[in-house]
Amino acid sequence: MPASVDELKAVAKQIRIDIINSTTAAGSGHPTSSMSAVEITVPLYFAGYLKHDPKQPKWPARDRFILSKGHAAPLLYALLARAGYFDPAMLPTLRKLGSPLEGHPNYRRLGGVEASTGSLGQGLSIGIGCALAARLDSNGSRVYVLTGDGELDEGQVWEAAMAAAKFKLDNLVAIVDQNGYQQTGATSEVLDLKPVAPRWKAFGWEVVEIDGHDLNAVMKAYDQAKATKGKPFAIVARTRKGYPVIDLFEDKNHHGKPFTKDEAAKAIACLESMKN
Ligand SMILES: Cc1ncc(C[n+]2csc(CCOP(=O)(O)OP(=O)(O)O)c2C)c(N)n1
Ligand SMILES: [Mg+2]
Repeated sequence: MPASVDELKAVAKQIRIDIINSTTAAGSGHPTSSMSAVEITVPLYFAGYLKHDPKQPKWPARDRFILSKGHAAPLLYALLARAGYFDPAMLPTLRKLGSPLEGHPNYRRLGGVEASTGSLGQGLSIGIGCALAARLDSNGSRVYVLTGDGELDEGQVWEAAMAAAKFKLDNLVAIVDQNGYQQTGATSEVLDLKPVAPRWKAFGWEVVEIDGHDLNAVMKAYDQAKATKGKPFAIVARTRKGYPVIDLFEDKNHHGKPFTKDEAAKAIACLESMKN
């Protein structure tokens, strides 16, 4: 398990390369939605924040990571493969007929996938169920749910936010990948929920706002979440969709489309040229 931030950065780079390669091989998928959340998720799997065992995906006392923004499946698959759940050689089967690496995560098909997601808005509710079950089992299990910023337009998210506070779920963490875009454009134009942090606070959550590409800030927020008692914890992570390779492209959303082979080669060369 990597111990240093430099090692985590190297993992993050590999995960981004996996995301680009798998979606370009598939000819479909959501590379930019996947890339904004790399630094948010890498510490969970590679710095000890998620208590898990790739050899026992159904270990009852494990922590849960729920990808509520299920279209970022290429990110989840890269994390699981590099963490040891399956052979990374399987990553290019993304979206191929018969592959367990479906376009959106399928709980029944792949160890390490904690919920079948893709229909936006549902992950936090599933996370509440897991967090309540962990409380009943007194097993210390914690639950992390990743949502998109556009996803917050779904009313179910706020029903869940109310319920989580009511149940005082201090083993539940919601992370908002605030990349500023949703399917049809900028979140500020489609439905502007900014400032987001005070909304979570108003619903009874402890909340911090961070730079979602700063690994140290992400880890500090997870530490703060663990230390918070009596209420759920939200992390509003400011990110960039497609970070950092989006700078090569005109379309700053680039939603739901893979890079062409040429674009992918350029994006990977850009990643490889970066120090870390
Ligand atoms: C209930 C539901 N409505 C619509 C969609 C189609 N859809 C897929 S991704 C997306 C945009 C999501 O935006 P955001 O949550 O900001 O995620 P990002 O891709 O920016 O990370 C939409 C509307 C969906 N998957 N589920
Ligand atoms: Mg978004």
